[in-house]
Amino acid sequence: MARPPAPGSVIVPDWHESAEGKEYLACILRKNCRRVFGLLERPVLPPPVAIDTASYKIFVSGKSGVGKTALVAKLAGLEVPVAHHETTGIQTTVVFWPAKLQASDRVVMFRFEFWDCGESALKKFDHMLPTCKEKTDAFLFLFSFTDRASFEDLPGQLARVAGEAPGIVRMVIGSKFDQYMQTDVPERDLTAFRQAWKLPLLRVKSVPGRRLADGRTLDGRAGLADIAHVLNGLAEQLWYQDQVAAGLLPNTSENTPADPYSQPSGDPRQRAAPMS
Ligand SMILES: Nc1nc2c(ncn2[C@@H]2O[C@H](COP(=O)(O)OP(=O)(O)O)[C@@H](O)[C@H]2O)c(=O)[nH]1
Ligand SMILES: [Mg+2]
Repeated sequence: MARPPAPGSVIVPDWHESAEGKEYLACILRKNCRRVFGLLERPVLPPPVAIDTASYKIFVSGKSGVGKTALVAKLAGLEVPVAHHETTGIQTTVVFWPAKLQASDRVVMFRFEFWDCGESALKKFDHMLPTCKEKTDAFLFLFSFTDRASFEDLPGQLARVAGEAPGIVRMVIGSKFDQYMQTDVPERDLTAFRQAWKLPLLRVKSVPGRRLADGRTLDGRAGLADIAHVLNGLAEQLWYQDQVAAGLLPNTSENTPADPYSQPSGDPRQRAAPMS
């Protein structure tokens, strides 16, 4: 079983705030707004700074209303839905994120394709779950800090969705962290969950971000700062998993923290592809 890396040991955590990082981020922004990328689109960097792209499919799983669609919108720099509308069918969203590797000082363009499927569609159509799981590289399991049942459902979800999927990154995300004062999930329960499952666990606030001077348009850079920890966390787990699978790293991380997360390994795959 490969153990996931200590946070910050694979990806330089605050690199996006450095002068160099900001330059790279410019390619996913346009006039301070986040650029929206279609399935076949990608950011273009001038040849001297051309970098490799690593692409991953990520299935976002969780009970209806926990905030899956809001999280994906926040990660993509889009308006978060204020009211809850059950997502109809599967919605895929592409997010690019440049990040710097600690080991080589190399910048890699991560391409995340998020698959978000409404719960009723999953229940109604038998082919939905297998389609979402097919060739997925990571599962994001969401629970909401304001919905105890969604937290208690995690072990069931982990078994149902990722039970027969060894070698795939699993991350848990607690949403609605901005409503922590009204939380139904106290810190001691999170600690117990972490110890039992040994999975990475992040907290998010998928709330509307800062606006530009016009008062309407979302400020792309401010939005990126809000969600950088999630994108870096994903990049870190996925990159590490690939390195282990390709036999480039031992199965047990030497820099794993005292409370290591556990990750099974899978087929070796090298995904970095040259980017023009
Ligand atoms: N305050 C707050 N509201 C959120 C957050 N995430 C989602 N919501 C709200 O919760 C409701 C359900 O979110 P949605 O993303 O549609 O849930 P889904 O069914 O899991 O896709 C919507 O009204 C969202 O605006 C969050 O982090 N904070
Ligand atoms: Mg939804």
